[in-house]
Amino acid sequence: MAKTSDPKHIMVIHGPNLNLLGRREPDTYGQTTLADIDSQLKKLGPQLGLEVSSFQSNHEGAIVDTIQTAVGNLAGLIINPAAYTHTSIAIRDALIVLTIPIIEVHISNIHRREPFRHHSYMADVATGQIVGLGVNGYYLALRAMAGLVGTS
Ligand code: CA2
Repeated sequence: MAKTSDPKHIMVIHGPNLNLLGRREPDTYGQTTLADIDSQLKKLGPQLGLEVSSFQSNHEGAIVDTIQTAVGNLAGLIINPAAYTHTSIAIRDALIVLTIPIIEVHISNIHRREPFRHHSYMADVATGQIVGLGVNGYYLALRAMAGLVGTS
């Protein structure tokens, strides 16, 4: 088992406004900051045989560009597309090209919120979805990813 010597690379992409996590709307999104989440994921990765990189952008095209870098470079992708979940055919089209596992994460339960949040353009393109479990959803996604890419 080559957990630390040959880690597989996982990218975590956070969509628009998630840079505000922990600083606004704590009732909906909790008190943990994005920096806290990213540093926890970076720490957890090696325990699962994974190397984790994170990227946040408020810009749709920048997210598309980052997804395109996955081809040939990544073992798996975890993405919270935030509001683009419900609007972005461009991000969906970028994801469709990938042949690696994709896990869609939402901190809140989008199905318990306004009707416009119930539809995800990513849901049927992703390998799986984790919603409504707070920021813990990211850590669960990384653990699930280790199973999907065969490091645990
Ligand atoms: O529950 C999620 O993770 C969402 O992807 C979060 C998005 C929302 O548009 C989706 O419907 C569900 C919003 C992210 C905005 O994050 C903020 C965090 C703190 C303060 C303000 C916004």
